[in-house]
Amino acid sequence: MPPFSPRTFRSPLRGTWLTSVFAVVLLVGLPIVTLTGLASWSAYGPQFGQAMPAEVGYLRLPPFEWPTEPAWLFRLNQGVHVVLGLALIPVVLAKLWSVLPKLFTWPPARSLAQLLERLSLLALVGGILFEIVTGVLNIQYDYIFGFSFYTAHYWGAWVFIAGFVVHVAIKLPTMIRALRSRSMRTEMRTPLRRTEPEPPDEHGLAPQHPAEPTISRRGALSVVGGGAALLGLLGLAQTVDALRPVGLLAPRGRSYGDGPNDFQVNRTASAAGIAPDIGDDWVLRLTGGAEDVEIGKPDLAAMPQHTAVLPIACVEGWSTTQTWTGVRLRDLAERASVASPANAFVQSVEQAGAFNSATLQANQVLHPDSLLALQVNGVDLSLDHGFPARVIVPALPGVHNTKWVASIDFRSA
Ligand SMILES: Nc1nc2c(c(=O)[nH]1)N[C@H]1C(S)=C(S)[C@@H](COP(=O)(O)O)O[C@H]1N2
Ligand SMILES: [Mo]
Repeated sequence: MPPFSPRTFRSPLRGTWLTSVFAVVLLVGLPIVTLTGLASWSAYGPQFGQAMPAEVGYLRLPPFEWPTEPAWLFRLNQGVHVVLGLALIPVVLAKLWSVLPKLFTWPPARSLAQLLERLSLLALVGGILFEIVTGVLNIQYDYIFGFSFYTAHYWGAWVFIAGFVVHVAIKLPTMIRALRSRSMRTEMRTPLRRTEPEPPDEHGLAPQHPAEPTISRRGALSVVGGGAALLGLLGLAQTVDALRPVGLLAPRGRSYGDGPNDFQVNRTASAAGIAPDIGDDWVLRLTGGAEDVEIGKPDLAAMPQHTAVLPIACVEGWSTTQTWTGVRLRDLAERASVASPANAFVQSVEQAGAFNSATLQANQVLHPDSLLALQVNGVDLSLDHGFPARVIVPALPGVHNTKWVASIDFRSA
């Protein structure tokens, strides 16, 4: 017994043309979201085992040194990933709505080929919905599940990719033919009273018994497009300073400190268990050379200071550019007598947690703008932004810009 009769789905808007309009948007957009997602994984330094998941077997991407230039590279990559990912949600939902009758085709498969196609759809639809849910929950810091978000999001991406590749290979000719079957310009000029159903087709998307339209195709496309634009704008507001006031999605509110330190805080000092008097007996420990070196605050402030305008770009899509002043990491490497380190391991005063240490590549240590910052925008760092000292490196994922630095180990190859 089929669960639904041909009379169940009667919207006169459904049809291969409408589905193909949503499809072509996703065909362009989703690969961009996917590639920026994979680039993000690479940016985290998988060669040091610090990308999540760390062990991905055959799905390991070819290792390369993440560049330090342009400084906004990770900000752009992550902004595109999150903003475009958000904006495409209404398009994905609209496309699923447009093919809903297919979900209930009865019997589910008439041939082996059809069975395989339907399995690929399971990967495609299951994959994209899983990526949307885990992605949105993550940028809202809503860790409701008992597994690592990053691990799940990475594996889910590959399930989606597999389904996507098969689906595009099968459907591309149909999509192109369907897009040619009607003119977008004409549709965008057709009001409700002249809206006609798409003719029935061999794909079974257009209804056999169409109901009267309650919205024009123009109206439906505008609702979906408007939803996409709204979500995109809310996402953009987390990363474009001029739009910040409309960043209603930004989960940590919109004001974070006083004066020059008033910009987004990822985790506050109190949440990280940092004592307010951390500065009193703080020393920086440099290791990796023949002898360990300890530098107190006055000593550090007496070293040559350098100022750089650099973004912090969080994996969650928010970012902000600030003016940082401090000691160059390469000067600290020299001070530790490791002038050309293979990499550097930075450890925070923060005891536990996933964000309390990071390994930096050689190019990241040696870049002239890579700093152990003591100041931001001309004043000492606030406790929440990493006082007495934090790492800031061009194009580095936000999470590796370790706050409340305790020690740096400059490692030779
Ligand atoms: N020790 C420590 N460093 C840290 C974090 C942290 O929780 N603990 N958060 C990281 C993350 S995820 C980001 S995006 C940046 C944010 O820096 P901010 O809070 O100064 O804006 O700091 C990074 N450095
Ligand atoms: Mo972050």
